[in-house]
Amino acid sequence: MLPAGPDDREQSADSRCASIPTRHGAIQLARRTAVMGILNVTPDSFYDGGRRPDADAAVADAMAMVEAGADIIDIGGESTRPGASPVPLDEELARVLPIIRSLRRVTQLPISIDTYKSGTAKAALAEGADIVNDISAFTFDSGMVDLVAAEKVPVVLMHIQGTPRAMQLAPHYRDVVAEVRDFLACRVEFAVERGVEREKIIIDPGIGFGKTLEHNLALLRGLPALARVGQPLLVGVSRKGFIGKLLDAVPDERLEGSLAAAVASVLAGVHVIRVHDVKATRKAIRVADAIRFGVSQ
Ligand code: PMM
Repeated sequence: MLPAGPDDREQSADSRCASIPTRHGAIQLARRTAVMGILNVTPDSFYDGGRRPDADAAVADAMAMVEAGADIIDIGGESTRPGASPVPLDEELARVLPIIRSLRRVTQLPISIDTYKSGTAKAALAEGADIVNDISAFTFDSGMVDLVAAEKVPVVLMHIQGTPRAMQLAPHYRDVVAEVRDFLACRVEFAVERGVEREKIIIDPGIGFGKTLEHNLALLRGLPALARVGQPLLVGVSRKGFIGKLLDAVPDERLEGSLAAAVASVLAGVHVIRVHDVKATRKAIRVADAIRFGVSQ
């Protein structure tokens, strides 16, 4: 028995937070934090945009993440950085489908598709993706909830205030933690009513999506309250603007800050962390997980 600690995961946990079933095996969450590696194939993502000239380069980067201990590879074909405009469906498909097809041939690791468009999600799932990562929590495309319910796949429901193009102009909340928690809890109930399996719903406060520096910090401090919604909890802090503001650093200089935020998130109760730097984060999280859960004998 581990000594009792200030651990909201233990208190809020039920079987829903012990693993996430996917078509390529279950992602284990009991006594360990899962790592989602970010693979953007966009010209303009804020950190890794334009870094992968072709499908071979993208697949090589993904396989390096697999080697480094990723549990999921998250593929995105449209940047959702502040000010970004939507990309047409056919352009998004042309970016992501060849990568998913090639990656599926060389790894059995769960693949998620980072899109809010049901057309992209549908085609990605047909190519072998396992999880839908919807930054709009089913609010941008009314076809998405029915697709996820019909395909019986896990989904990430993320909070965003506004749209990527305008979200950072004037974010406003009375109580950011309570509002984000209530929004996510409502979206979970909406999804379940429409036929999505509760055990396959992951929630995410959407760090940087319509939030000021203070809002982001309050949400990270408030992660235990979000974990009490009772669903697996994911956060993406990797190299984001709030770290740049705190350290006065460009995205290339934000690794240490990202690791600090990742460790703080683990100790506050997240189940999955979404990162650009899988190798470094995996090491940091191994230590954080040992502090949190002890070392299995
Ligand atoms: N952040 C970005 C993109 N997709 N998806 C989820 N679920 N959570 C996030 O925090 C998130 C996301 C930001 O862009 P990036 O892909 O360039 O990091």
